[in-house]
Amino acid sequence: MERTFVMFKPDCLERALLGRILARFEEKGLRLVAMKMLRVTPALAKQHYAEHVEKPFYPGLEEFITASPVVATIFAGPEVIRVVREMLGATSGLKAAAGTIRGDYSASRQMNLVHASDSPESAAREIGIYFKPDEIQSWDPSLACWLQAPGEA
Ligand code: FUP
Repeated sequence: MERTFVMFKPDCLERALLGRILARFEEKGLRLVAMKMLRVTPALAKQHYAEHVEKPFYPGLEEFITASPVVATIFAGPEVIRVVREMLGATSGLKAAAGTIRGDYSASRQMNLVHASDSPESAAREIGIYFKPDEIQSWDPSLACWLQAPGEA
Protein backbone atom coordinates (compact mmCIF):
# COMPACT_ATOMS: atom_id res chain seq x y z
CA MET A 1 0.00 0.00 0.00
CA GLU A 2 1.36 3.45 -0.93
CA ARG A 3 2.43 5.87 1.82
CA THR A 4 2.75 9.63 1.88
CA PHE A 5 4.31 12.08 4.32
CA VAL A 6 1.89 14.80 5.43
CA MET A 7 2.99 17.60 7.74
CA PHE A 8 0.63 20.08 9.41
CA LYS A 9 2.63 23.31 9.40
CA PRO A 10 2.97 25.99 12.12
CA ASP A 11 0.12 28.12 10.69
CA CYS A 12 -2.19 25.11 10.96
CA LEU A 13 -1.44 24.72 14.69
CA GLU A 14 -1.39 28.46 15.40
CA ARG A 15 -4.82 28.84 13.75
CA ALA A 16 -6.18 25.79 15.58
CA LEU A 17 -7.08 24.11 12.29
CA LEU A 18 -5.31 20.80 12.99
CA GLY A 19 -8.43 18.91 14.06
CA ARG A 20 -10.55 20.24 11.22
CA ILE A 21 -8.00 19.43 8.51
CA LEU A 22 -7.03 16.06 9.99
CA ALA A 23 -10.75 15.23 9.99
CA ARG A 24 -10.90 15.74 6.21
CA PHE A 25 -8.29 13.01 5.71
CA GLU A 26 -10.04 10.72 8.21
CA GLU A 27 -13.42 11.34 6.57
CA LYS A 28 -11.96 10.56 3.15
CA GLY A 29 -11.02 7.15 4.53
CA LEU A 30 -7.25 7.53 4.43
CA ARG A 31 -5.37 5.38 6.89
CA LEU A 32 -3.24 7.18 9.49
CA VAL A 33 -0.17 5.03 10.23
CA ALA A 34 2.17 7.46 12.06
CA MET A 35 1.90 10.76 13.91
CA LYS A 36 4.17 12.98 16.04
CA MET A 37 4.39 16.59 17.19
CA LEU A 38 7.78 18.26 16.92
CA ARG A 39 9.56 21.52 16.35
CA VAL A 40 11.39 21.76 13.01
CA THR A 41 14.93 23.02 13.65
CA PRO A 42 16.83 25.08 11.07
CA ALA A 43 18.96 22.00 10.29
CA LEU A 44 15.87 19.84 9.77
CA ALA A 45 14.29 22.56 7.61
CA LYS A 46 17.38 22.57 5.36
CA GLN A 47 17.16 18.77 5.05
CA HIS A 48 13.42 18.77 4.32
CA TYR A 49 13.58 21.66 1.84
CA ALA A 50 16.99 20.69 0.37
CA GLU A 51 15.80 21.53 -3.17
CA HIS A 52 14.86 25.07 -2.08
CA VAL A 53 17.78 26.04 0.21
CA GLU A 54 19.44 28.23 -2.43
CA LYS A 55 16.21 29.95 -3.52
CA PRO A 56 15.49 33.56 -2.57
CA PHE A 57 12.35 32.63 -0.63
CA TYR A 58 14.15 30.01 1.53
CA PRO A 59 15.12 32.25 4.52
CA GLY A 60 11.46 33.26 4.97
CA LEU A 61 10.34 29.66 4.53
CA GLU A 62 12.78 28.48 7.23
CA GLU A 63 11.68 31.22 9.62
CA PHE A 64 8.05 30.19 9.09
CA ILE A 65 8.49 26.42 9.36
CA THR A 66 10.57 26.70 12.59
CA ALA A 67 8.31 29.30 14.26
CA SER A 68 5.91 26.94 16.08
CA PRO A 69 5.43 23.18 16.39
CA VAL A 70 4.29 20.99 13.52
CA VAL A 71 2.51 17.65 13.42
CA ALA A 72 4.15 15.07 11.15
CA THR A 73 2.06 12.16 9.88
CA ILE A 74 2.07 9.30 7.41
CA PHE A 75 -1.08 8.23 5.58
CA ALA A 76 -1.41 4.98 3.66
CA GLY A 77 -3.77 3.93 0.89
CA PRO A 78 -4.07 3.27 -2.83
CA GLU A 79 -2.75 6.26 -4.82
CA VAL A 80 -2.55 8.17 -1.54
CA ILE A 81 0.25 10.52 -2.75
CA ARG A 82 -1.91 11.90 -5.58
CA VAL A 83 -5.13 11.80 -3.56
CA VAL A 84 -3.65 13.93 -0.73
CA ARG A 85 -2.04 16.43 -3.14
CA GLU A 86 -5.41 16.87 -4.87
CA MET A 87 -7.16 17.35 -1.52
CA LEU A 88 -4.61 20.09 -0.66
CA GLY A 89 -4.95 21.95 -3.96
CA ALA A 90 -2.38 24.22 -5.63
CA THR A 91 0.67 25.29 -3.58
CA SER A 92 -0.62 28.84 -3.13
CA GLY A 93 -3.83 29.28 -1.20
CA LEU A 94 -4.55 32.20 -3.56
CA LYS A 95 -4.62 29.80 -6.53
CA ALA A 96 -6.01 26.64 -4.92
CA ALA A 97 -9.51 25.70 -6.05
CA ALA A 98 -12.41 26.22 -3.67
CA GLY A 99 -13.24 22.93 -2.01
CA THR A 100 -9.60 21.99 -1.57
CA ILE A 101 -7.99 22.42 1.87
CA ARG A 102 -5.80 25.35 0.80
CA GLY A 103 -8.60 26.77 -1.32
CA ASP A 104 -10.89 26.80 1.70
CA TYR A 105 -8.47 27.86 4.46
CA SER A 106 -5.36 29.56 3.04
CA ALA A 107 -4.79 32.91 1.31
CA SER A 108 -1.01 32.59 1.12
CA ARG A 109 1.73 30.87 -0.87
CA GLN A 110 3.98 30.36 2.16
CA MET A 111 1.34 29.81 4.83
CA ASN A 112 -0.41 26.99 3.02
CA LEU A 113 -1.14 24.91 6.13
CA VAL A 114 -0.07 21.42 5.06
CA HIS A 115 2.86 19.79 3.26
CA ALA A 116 2.45 16.51 1.37
CA SER A 117 4.92 14.45 -0.64
CA ASP A 118 4.72 14.93 -4.41
CA SER A 119 6.13 11.57 -5.61
CA PRO A 120 7.02 8.09 -4.33
CA GLU A 121 10.69 9.20 -4.17
CA SER A 122 9.92 12.27 -2.03
CA ALA A 123 7.57 10.23 0.17
CA ALA A 124 10.32 7.70 0.90
CA ARG A 125 12.87 10.47 1.53
CA GLU A 126 10.59 12.55 3.78
CA ILE A 127 9.29 9.55 5.76
CA GLY A 128 12.95 8.59 6.36
CA ILE A 129 13.77 12.10 7.62
CA TYR A 130 10.92 12.27 10.16
CA PHE A 131 10.20 8.68 11.23
CA LYS A 132 12.03 5.56 12.36
CA PRO A 133 10.56 2.29 11.02
CA ASP A 134 9.27 1.29 14.49
CA GLU A 135 7.25 4.52 14.72
CA ILE A 136 5.09 3.44 11.76
CA GLN A 137 2.05 1.28 12.51
CA SER A 138 0.84 -1.57 10.38
CA TRP A 139 -2.87 -2.01 11.08
CA ASP A 140 -6.16 -2.85 9.46
CA PRO A 141 -8.92 -0.58 10.79
CA SER A 142 -12.11 -2.58 11.30
CA LEU A 143 -13.99 -0.22 8.95
CA ALA A 144 -11.53 -0.86 6.08
CA CYS A 145 -13.94 -3.37 4.51
CA TRP A 146 -16.49 -0.53 4.11
CA LEU A 147 -14.01 1.94 2.62
CA GLN A 148 -12.63 -0.11 -0.27
CA ALA A 149 -13.72 -3.23 -2.10
CA PRO A 150 -11.50 -6.32 -1.99
CA GLY A 151 -8.69 -5.96 -4.51
CA GLU A 152 -8.81 -2.16 -4.63
CA ALA A 153 -6.25 -1.63 -1.90
P1 FUP B 1 4.72 22.02 -2.54
O1 FUP B 1 5.25 20.89 -3.37
O2 FUP B 1 3.25 22.30 -2.76
O3 FUP B 1 5.06 21.89 -1.07
O4 FUP B 1 5.45 23.34 -3.00
P2 FUP B 1 6.97 23.66 -3.36
O5 FUP B 1 7.85 22.46 -3.21
O6 FUP B 1 6.97 24.36 -4.68
O7 FUP B 1 7.36 24.73 -2.24
C1 FUP B 1 7.70 24.33 -0.95
C2 FUP B 1 7.20 25.35 0.02
O8 FUP B 1 7.82 26.61 -0.23
C3 FUP B 1 5.71 25.58 -0.14
F1 FUP B 1 5.05 25.15 0.96
C4 FUP B 1 5.53 27.06 -0.30
C5 FUP B 1 6.88 27.65 -0.13
N1 FUP B 1 7.17 28.65 -1.17
C6 FUP B 1 7.30 29.96 -0.78
O9 FUP B 1 7.18 30.28 0.39
N2 FUP B 1 7.58 30.90 -1.75
C7 FUP B 1 7.73 30.56 -3.06
O10 FUP B 1 8.00 31.44 -3.88
C8 FUP B 1 7.58 29.21 -3.43
C9 FUP B 1 7.29 28.26 -2.46
